[in-house]
Amino acid sequence: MSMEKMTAILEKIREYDRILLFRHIRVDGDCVGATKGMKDIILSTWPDKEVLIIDDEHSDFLAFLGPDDETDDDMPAGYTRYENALYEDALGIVIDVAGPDRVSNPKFVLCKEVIKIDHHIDREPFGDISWVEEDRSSACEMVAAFYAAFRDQLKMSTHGATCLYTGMVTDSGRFMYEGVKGDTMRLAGLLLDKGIDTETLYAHLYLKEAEVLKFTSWVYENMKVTANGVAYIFVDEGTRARFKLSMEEASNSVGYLSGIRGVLCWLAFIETRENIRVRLRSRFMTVNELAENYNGGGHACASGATVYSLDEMNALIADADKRVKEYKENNDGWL
Ligand SMILES: [Mn+2]
Repeated sequence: MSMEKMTAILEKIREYDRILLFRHIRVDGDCVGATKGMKDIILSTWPDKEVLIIDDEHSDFLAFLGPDDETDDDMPAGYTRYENALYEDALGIVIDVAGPDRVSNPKFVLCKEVIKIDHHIDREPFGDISWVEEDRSSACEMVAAFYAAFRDQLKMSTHGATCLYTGMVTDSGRFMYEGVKGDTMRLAGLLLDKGIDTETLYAHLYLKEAEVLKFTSWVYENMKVTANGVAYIFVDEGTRARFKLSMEEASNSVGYLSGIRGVLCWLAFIETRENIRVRLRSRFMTVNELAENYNGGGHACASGATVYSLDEMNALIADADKRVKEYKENNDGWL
């Protein structure tokens, strides 16, 4: 099944002179790595093809993988970047996006043909060819599998391998999440054989500013753990100002609470001018129903919510504590 899809995709890439690559809004390591990796494979194999990634969204965090095709100088001769004609005779490949409304550059619909390559739940199938494998740990893994299937015909540079490896590492939590299979590791091995400088790559991905580590230490000093095993931290506006934290950086504090034995649910409350944003996480048990009761929702073990007072915050904590108690009473094997 997937071999048929991959063969059809290879034929389409062969057929078109211009190929445009698309990804999702709020870019991450996987969608950036997968589009850049695919671009590298196509251009390494067919240097005369035009391959462009046109996206206004960038991440400073991923800038080390190189720029996208942003300026008119990057465009083929005779075209400006937003001209419809640029798209109309092109093949569009959308990678790591579940539904069409999440594609960052909506002009992908203008492409003559569209291919979807994705690993999310296929709620909204789209594209002339749709290759979706929901059990893949990342879209980068799929692009690596595509390369591996045709490695006698395709080329890839060390940079291309680095882009794909970046997405595999970030989307799988450094190969820790459930989706990681034997095939993930075999494909990662194939990429490493291309000569990736992992010391530099991991430095880009994981070094932190000293100021951020001081905030981490503040979180551990100030967190509270309830009787039944809920850890939580309240980051007030004063603390955010003191550590010069963006909303995102303050919200990351929920991750610092993840590794506490016996704590099955952990929460970060971030005070803003209007309300208190909540990040909820859990292992073994789920938290999405809890989030839904407090103006939120999300994934089974990772959700978001909003409360509007300290009373409501305390109610949420008490609710979480009760749920952990119930879970522990009714289940074995948790840690
Ligand atoms: Mn992904």
